[in-house]
Amino acid sequence: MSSDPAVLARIVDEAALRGTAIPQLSKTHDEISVESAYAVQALSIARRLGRGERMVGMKMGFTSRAKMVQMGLSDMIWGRLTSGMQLEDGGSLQFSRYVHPRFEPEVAFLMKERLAGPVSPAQALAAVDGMAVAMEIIDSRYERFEFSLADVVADNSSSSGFVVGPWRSPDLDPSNLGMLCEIDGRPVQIGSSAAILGHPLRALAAASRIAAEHGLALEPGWIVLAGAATAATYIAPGQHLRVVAQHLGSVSLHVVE
Ligand code: OOG
Ligand code: MG
Repeated sequence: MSSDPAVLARIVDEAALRGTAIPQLSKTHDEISVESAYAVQALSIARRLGRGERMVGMKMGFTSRAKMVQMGLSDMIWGRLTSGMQLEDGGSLQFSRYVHPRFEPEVAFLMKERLAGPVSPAQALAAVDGMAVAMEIIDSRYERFEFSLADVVADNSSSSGFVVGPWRSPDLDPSNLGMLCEIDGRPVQIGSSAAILGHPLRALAAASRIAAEHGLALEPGWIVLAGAATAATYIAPGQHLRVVAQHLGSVSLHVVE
């Protein structure tokens, strides 16, 4: 089938809205480039903005080896965060609204100043107001959570929800913080923020460069998720999810039906 970006954007957006799985676009439509997939992503997010959501930030993906290995892809990707994806720390996640959600441990940055284009990690840090432990809920809209690079990019890099913990001062060194994911108090993933490109600020610098390449900037007040430090874990109704990061604290969610 032809790959009109607006048609593909409607397909992924409606799948996300309904929480229903779709076949991979790469299997049902003419192949598209990764660049075109970003155009599909932009159009699908425009549909969300049209429904009253706001852009609140950007997420980086495949910035750790653990994630690349888990998903079988090795290129860094990114996605857009909207107000409709943000969940409350300690709040609940309604499982039935998702296809097959997983959670993963992230470091979040809060932007103080506008940042765009190539910058060093130190320059990126200078534009930051705070950092926090975060949990990302990823939910590929594709059957069996399987996709090509263009598929996942078109699907907003699987982003479907995120929760940010308490903001901490940016003078805390985030380079090698112990990170832990728990389900009902039991550890399911253990890692370090060093897994994120060797230093999470490198992911923020990459976000700045990539944003500019796509005609965007990291805006004051935006949240940037640096990418998961460990592989992601499937979740189920009834579970209590928690992500803990050394010095940053913890963030939690309760999964309801
Ligand atoms: C793609 C999203 C990757 C991360 O933190 O690496 C990502 C996926 O795994 O479905 O969010
Ligand atoms: Mg992630």
